Amino acid sequence: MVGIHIPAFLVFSWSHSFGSSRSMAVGRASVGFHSTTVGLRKPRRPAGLFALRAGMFDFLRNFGEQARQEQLALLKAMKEGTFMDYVRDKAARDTAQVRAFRDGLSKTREQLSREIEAIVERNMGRLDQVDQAMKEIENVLLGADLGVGVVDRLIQDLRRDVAQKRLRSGVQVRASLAASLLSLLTQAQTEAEKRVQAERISAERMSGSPACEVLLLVGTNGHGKTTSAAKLAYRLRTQDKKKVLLVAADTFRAAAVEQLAEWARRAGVDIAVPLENQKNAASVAFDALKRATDERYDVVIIDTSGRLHTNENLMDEMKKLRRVVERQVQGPVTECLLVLDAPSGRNAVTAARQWLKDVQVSGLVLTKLDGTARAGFVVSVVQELGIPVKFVGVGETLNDLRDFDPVAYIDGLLLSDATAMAQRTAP
Ligand SMILES: Nc1nc2c(ncn2[C@@H]2O[C@H](COP(=O)(O)OP(=O)(O)O)[C@@H](O)[C@H]2O)c(=O)[nH]1
Ligand SMILES: [Mg+2]
Repeated sequence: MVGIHIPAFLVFSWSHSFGSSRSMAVGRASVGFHSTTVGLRKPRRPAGLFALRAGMFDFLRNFGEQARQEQLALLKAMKEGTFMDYVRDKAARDTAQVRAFRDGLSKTREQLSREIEAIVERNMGRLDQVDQAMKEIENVLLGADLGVGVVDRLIQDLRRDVAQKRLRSGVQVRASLAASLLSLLTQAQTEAEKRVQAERISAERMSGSPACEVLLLVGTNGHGKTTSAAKLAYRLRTQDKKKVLLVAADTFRAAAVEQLAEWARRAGVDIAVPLENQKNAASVAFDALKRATDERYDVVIIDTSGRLHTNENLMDEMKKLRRVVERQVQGPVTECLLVLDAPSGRNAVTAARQWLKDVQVSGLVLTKLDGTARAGFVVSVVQELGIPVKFVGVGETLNDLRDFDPVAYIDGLLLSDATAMAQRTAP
């Protein structure tokens, strides 16, 4: 019974949302490290190194084009009223990606859908109860850490949909929320991408293109920098066939080097460690970069020590490390990724704001989305910080770092039981 109603509603609701936002990049986030900057690069290095660089980060660079294609396919599906076919097709194409988000976000989704279904059951059937229902849904969304601004907007859209489309079921309500949220997210993500890319282009104009791709991971202790560094290294080695050097620039914690060494072993990549008594992170990075250029590594991933943005000395050390790296590679770092963990939710946003004052960040890695029922903060984090989410951590193994995919994220957060059901009932 419900299976028949959901697809019809979804087609209407999602197309309504997308009809007015043609410029949004839907589908995979356009992470592409170099999608707009490649053309600007002037070969200054030996041809061999550039030949290696030509295929660099294909799995990321292609996303700009992939996102465009995905958007066209989605808009076509909207026009033709075949949205559920599109979702089914995307799920079939991206099985691993969609499943990772569905599994990783199950805690948040289960809580959200259980509570929304109960509220709708109690209130929605009677028009005089709508205000009460909206208040309760608002609280549920705030509980999943979506943030006040985002929730206000969602409730406004939901009120409109309830009145215009006479929503009656919990799934219909979730689909309305999903459509509004996807619209907000893709808009924020696209704007953030553009801003960061413009910054990169101007940095390369000033200093030239770097001799080596460098990824710098920064953030507070325990949020998942080391694990994410290893997951990235593993992906670059296995999927993109890159020669990767992990750098243990966390010189504060004694166990940090061993922890990264163990990850490097599992990921099957090389590691550069501090010399005995080498406590200066910048000099560790200096030595590692020298080795990387001498031995022609494609990518260097620098794991730094956790620090609070309030510690001035440590922030100065971070700035120095970056200066040393950029001087050494004669160009900007490819990415400076700020790692935030989802369980910190809105607190992470406050801390991140301080980080951004001191360090130029090009992307966010949001970890532990699997371990929390508060994974809703992703949208407000992008909106408020103006930094795109590039990767999300959805588990503790090497395979659990995913490219951020707005459609899969929203599906995993609010809907996937409904879309999975529609997939099953499709011919
Ligand atoms: N469930 C889950 N755990 C994670 C994720 N990322 C990191 N962790 C765990 O978080 C803890 C701290 O991670 P670590 O990389 O050492 O953080 P660092 O101090 O920022 O380097 C470790 O126990 C990791 O296994 C994730 O995406 N999901
Ligand atoms: Mg660490």
